[in-house]
Amino acid sequence: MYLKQIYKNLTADKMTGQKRFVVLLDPDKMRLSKMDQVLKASVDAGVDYFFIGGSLIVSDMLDNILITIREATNIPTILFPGNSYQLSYKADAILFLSLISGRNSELLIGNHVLAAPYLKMSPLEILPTGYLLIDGGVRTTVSYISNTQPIPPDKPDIAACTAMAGEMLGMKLMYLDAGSGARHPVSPEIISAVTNITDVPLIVGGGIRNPEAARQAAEAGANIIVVGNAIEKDPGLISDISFAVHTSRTQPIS
Ligand code: 1GP
Repeated sequence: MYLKQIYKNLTADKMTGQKRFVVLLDPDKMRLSKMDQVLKASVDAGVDYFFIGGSLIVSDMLDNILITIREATNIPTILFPGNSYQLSYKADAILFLSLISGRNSELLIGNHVLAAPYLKMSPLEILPTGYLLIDGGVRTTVSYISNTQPIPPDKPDIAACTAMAGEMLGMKLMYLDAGSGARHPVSPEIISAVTNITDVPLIVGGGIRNPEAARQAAEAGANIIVVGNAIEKDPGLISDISFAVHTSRTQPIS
């Protein structure tokens, strides 16, 4: 009942092997002066979705950014909230994230209880998402704020079992995140371990800085590739990363 067109499209894309490219906009980091450039480049490059969020939104820019995107593009906007204050009816959908790699009950279910009545009344499409933090070589804001340990990068079995449990609990998407600004993106071994054992569409992000890294993640089995930091620094990367993602197909890992 809460899953609508966006989820239908994501599952259809997984079936056909079509990879999707997401630009993550963090309202705290994105200067409005740069927004025009990012939005224009995203339209020109065929970006599929915007994720809007960050671990710590300290500005009141959330609604403004959503309005600006809606005026300039038809690209769907999906909230990627770092906490239950980062909600807005002006987006198209929300990743309803449960941090299943951690053992912080507030981020597993507590915040969701508080947000549920607001979401029930909202027009947002709700995308129940198992969120797994993978160690990317630096202590990230999300790891500090969530007070959880990321999954070690050399433990694909832990990631696979965690994602399996999330899928069995009914989560409709999995998100493997090395955290914004990670030194190392999520490895192909972890991506392929998760994608081989689960059927739901797989989102991968954190520390992807160039087309090669995006292609590597997509070929390992990610269905949706998210890039934030690198694009905030250089919006010129959008077209090359978009091309790399859209021309990738999952390759078997030898
Ligand atoms: C972080 O997956 C996103 O949650 C994107 O990370 O900013 O490092 O691209 P980057």
